[in-house]
Amino acid sequence: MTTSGKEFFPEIGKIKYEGKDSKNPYAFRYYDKDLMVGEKTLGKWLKFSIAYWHSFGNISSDPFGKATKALPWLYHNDSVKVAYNKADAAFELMAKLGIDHYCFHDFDLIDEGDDLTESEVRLQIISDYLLEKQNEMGIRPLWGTANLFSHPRYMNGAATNPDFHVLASAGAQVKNALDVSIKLNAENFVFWGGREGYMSIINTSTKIEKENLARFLSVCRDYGRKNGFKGTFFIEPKPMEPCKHQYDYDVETVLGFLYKYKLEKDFKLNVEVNHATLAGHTFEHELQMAYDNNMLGSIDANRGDMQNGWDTDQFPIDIFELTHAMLIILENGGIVDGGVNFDAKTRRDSTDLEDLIIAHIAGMDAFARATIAAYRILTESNYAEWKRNRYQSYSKGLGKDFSDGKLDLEDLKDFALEHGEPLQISGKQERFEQLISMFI
Ligand code: XUL
Ligand code: CO
Repeated sequence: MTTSGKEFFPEIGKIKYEGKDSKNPYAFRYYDKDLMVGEKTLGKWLKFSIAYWHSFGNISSDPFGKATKALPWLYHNDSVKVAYNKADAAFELMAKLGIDHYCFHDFDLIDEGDDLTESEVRLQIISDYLLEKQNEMGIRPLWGTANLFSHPRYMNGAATNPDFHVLASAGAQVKNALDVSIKLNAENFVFWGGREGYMSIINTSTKIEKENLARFLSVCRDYGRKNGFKGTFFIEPKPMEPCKHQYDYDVETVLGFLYKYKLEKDFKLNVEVNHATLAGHTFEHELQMAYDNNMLGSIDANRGDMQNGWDTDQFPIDIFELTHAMLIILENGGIVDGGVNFDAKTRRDSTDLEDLIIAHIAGMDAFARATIAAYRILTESNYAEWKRNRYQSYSKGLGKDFSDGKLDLEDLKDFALEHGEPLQISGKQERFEQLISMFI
């Protein structure tokens, strides 16, 4: 069912898997959805999702220039008509790519109204339409979220705003976004705190703001649970941009916050590659910190530009980087609650619709190739054993006693005295790194 009755991507059909020797840019070379990789298919390891805002709303204006992208579904002066067209374009592309999840902000689906009531009506209308399309095509949201950063009212933050009136408005917006997410059967719900932070500490009470943020998240959680939302809430860390400093700086900062305010049972982390880079970490680091605490919820797939410090949100294409990340994901049993959301955009000068399609095909293929390589590293090489062996001294003798909490500081001294200077043991970084290139 479409309202326009037309296709937005008429030149392309369903993208098929053709194998690695194919030179067809409109085919997968590695992403064979049904290929078994260990106990799961590739499709299950990589629950791909399309980002509604980047792929169907981003017209590539920047601080230096006007929009460059003329997206055909956006051309109408009626907001509802635009929203229907956008949904038609999104579902057509998802079906052609074989992606059955999408992620959205409330006002990606339809423009915000002039007041709360009008926004609510608009969300009702578009979610009725989306639900019909979902049922017809077997597609559902991986997560929904509320855009608490674009409207000028949020210039000083949403849940961390010094003014309670703004916090309450943000609450109203999250309530509606949660209602829509529940109605659309969204698997999870995200909070990304783009303006939850400060521009200067000179005029900011970080203590009040963080306590309010925790209370805000608790009431959102309570409302969701009371109204039948069974999924997981995710916090998406990012250190800066648009704020100078954002409270959800990185995975470990968010974990400290969640444990402090006892939110860890309902909330996990949505880890984004480019946000890790901005925090001065690798993506692997952020994944590992989340997994170490059993708190990895989902990932936003993209990559930054290593020559600058912006959130460029480029499509993921670096196989080495991805293989390392997939190694961690596979070692830890996969992504349980969420999936792989392409929070990525084509360049400002990539103005053909084809660019959007190719970007997704190449990104999906890169992830598939990395998953297969990571699985082979884990099953055909000594990687896991090498890593385990570095810690073998803690599995026997006094090392084990220490791990079991049986030794005190004096015991450590006695051991050190008895055994003299420790031998040098190489960390073997080069050998570990070489493995990745052997298998990709
Ligand atoms: C911004 C970002 C957001 C979140 C959802 O950097 O990543 O799009 O993923 O609000
Ligand atoms: Co993101």
